[in-house]
Amino acid sequence: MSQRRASAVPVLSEEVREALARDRPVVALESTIISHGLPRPRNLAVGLELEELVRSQGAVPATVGVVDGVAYAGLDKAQLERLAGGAGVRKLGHRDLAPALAAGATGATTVSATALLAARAGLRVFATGGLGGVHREWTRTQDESADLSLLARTRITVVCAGVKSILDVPATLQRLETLGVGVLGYGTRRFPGFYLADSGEAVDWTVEGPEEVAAVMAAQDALGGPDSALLVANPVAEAEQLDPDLHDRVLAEGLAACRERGITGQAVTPFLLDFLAGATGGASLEANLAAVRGNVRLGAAIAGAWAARA
Ligand code: PSU
Ligand code: MN
Repeated sequence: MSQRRASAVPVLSEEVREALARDRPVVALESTIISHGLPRPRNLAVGLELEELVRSQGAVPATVGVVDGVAYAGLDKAQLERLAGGAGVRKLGHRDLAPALAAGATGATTVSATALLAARAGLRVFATGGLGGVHREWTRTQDESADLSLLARTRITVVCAGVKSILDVPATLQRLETLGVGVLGYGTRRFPGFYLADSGEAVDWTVEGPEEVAAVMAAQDALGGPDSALLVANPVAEAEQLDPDLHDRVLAEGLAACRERGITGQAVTPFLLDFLAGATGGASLEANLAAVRGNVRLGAAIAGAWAARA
C-alpha cells in the first residue's frame, strides 16, 4: 500500500513513521489554513484540535509544514506554535518548497505543497477545508491556484468541502475535468460550496461510505492511469452552513474591496477569508471550522478503510 520513498524529504514524526510501518491509518493536514486562513490565537487551538480529532477516530495526524528550512509530515507542538505565530511565516505553494528549503525559511504549506509532501511521505489521505481554484476574475488576472495542476499529477485522496466559494466554482469544476481529477460527492449529488452545503453545481459520482471511497482509490491504482488525485467533496451540515443570502452579499463586498485595494497573487485568498469573517461577525469562520472538522473526521474514516485493505 505505502509508496516507496524517493527522498528524505519530508522528515516524518515518530508517530507517523510507526503508523506507516504498520499500515495504520494516517491523515495529512495542511498548515496554511492555520497560519494564513484563521485568526490568531484561535488558529493554534484549531490546529491542535484537528490533530486530536484525527486521533479520536483511531488515526494518526501528520500536519505538514516547513520549519527553518526542513519540511515535516507530523509537526510537534513547538513547531505548530511557530507556524501559528504569524511573523515571518511564509505561505508555500509547491513551487515555493525548493527555495524555502534552500533558504532555511519557515512557512505553511498550501494544499498543493501539502499534497506533494504527503505523497512523498507515502501518505494517501489528506483532509483540508476548501481547495484553491479558478478565481472569478480569471480572464483579467489568470489567477488559478496551483492546487489544481498539482492534484492532476499527485496520487492522493483529498477530503474537502468543495472549493472556496470566493472562487469561480463552475470554472474550477471544468478545470478539474480537463485535468482529469476525479470528484466524488460524499452522500450528495451536489458539489459543496465550502461555507454552504451546495454550490449550485452537480457532481457526476456519489459515494455513501468510507469503504466506497477506498474502493475507488484501489480502482485508480489498478487502472494505472496518470497519477492524479481523488477529491472527496464533503458538504458542511446544512445546520452549520453560513446563511446563503448573507454569504452572497458579503462575498460581493469582499470581491469589490479586493479589486479596489489592488490585492493580487497569494494575498487574495487570505484577504477574502478575513474580510468575510469580519463582515459576517465571525459566522463564516464558524462555518469554515465546521466544514474542516467534518472533513478531518471523514479523512480519518477513509484512511481507516484504506489501511484495512492493506
Ligand atoms: N481553505 C481554507 N483556508 C485556507 C485555504 C484553503 O479554509 O487558508 C488555503 C489552502 O492552503 C489552499 C490555499 O491551498 O488557500 C489556496 O491559495 P491560493 O489561492 O493562493 O493558491
Ligand atoms: Mn492564486
